[in-house]
Amino acid sequence: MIEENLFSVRMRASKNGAHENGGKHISGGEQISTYSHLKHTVNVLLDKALTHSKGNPDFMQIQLELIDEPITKCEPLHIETIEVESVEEGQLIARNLLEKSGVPRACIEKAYQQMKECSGLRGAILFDIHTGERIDDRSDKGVRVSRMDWFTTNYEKWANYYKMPVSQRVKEALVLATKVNRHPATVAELCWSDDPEYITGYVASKKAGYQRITRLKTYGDEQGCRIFFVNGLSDLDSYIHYLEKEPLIIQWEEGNDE
Ligand code: WAQ
Ligand code: MG
Ligand code: MG
Ligand code: MG
Repeated sequence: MIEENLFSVRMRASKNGAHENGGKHISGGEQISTYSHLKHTVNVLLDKALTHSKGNPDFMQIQLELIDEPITKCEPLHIETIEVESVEEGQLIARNLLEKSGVPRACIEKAYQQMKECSGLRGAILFDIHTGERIDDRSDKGVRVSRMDWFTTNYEKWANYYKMPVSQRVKEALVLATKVNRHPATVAELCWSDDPEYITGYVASKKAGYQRITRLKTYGDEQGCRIFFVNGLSDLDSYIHYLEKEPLIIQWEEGNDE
């Protein structure tokens, strides 16, 4: 069998200069593409950045690299949606889900206290569940998970089956959460968007799956959150290597969920 070459394509866009020069993060994106599909893939990322609700970027970088390692395939996390009436109710449910997933209450409190200073990053922050301290060394940048995707046809089959709207955003978030949470050191993830018009967020873990919560912030708020709670991490570098470099494609087989 002839396997086609696959490429990792990444985009980052900012305003008032590049990220490393203090610019404001506008948009980022990562996809896996065949060679023949590259033009389309780059266009999707370009469009994402040029039409973003956080503003028009004045810096953008799109980079492609051949993936020369074997690519892991796996099923998406199980998905559920919790409808809430208010941000307060949503946040309470999020905290409870984190606790049920194995994050100690004290760590959750500490994470919430430090959250404000961590907003505005283009990546995620890592918290140790024992100390409640941030453990990644990517201060103003965070850790950006990359080299992951879910090909459209298979994703749409899944979305139809679960009666989910076909949405690039939901797809990207579920792909990321699946990659992050399948690592043994990840206990749970907490996320909501920094996009002012998108207020649904989620808690994900091996135990809880991908639990969408319909309100985790108020409309118009540009403060996002992406925290990975980790346990027993003896080698931070290899964990970050997994997140950034090890390629993963989500592939859903009907009736094979969970
Ligand atoms: N790796 C690490 N962190 C990331 C990545 C990534 N690939 N992409 C985004 N982040 C971080 C970064 O700090 C962003 O500011 C923050 O997360 C939010 O990213 O089921 O849209 O792409 O309805 O704005 C979740 C709910 C939506 C979707 C999350 O996040 C659903 C979302 P955004
Ligand atoms: Mg995104
Ligand atoms: Mg794609
Ligand atoms: Mg965003």
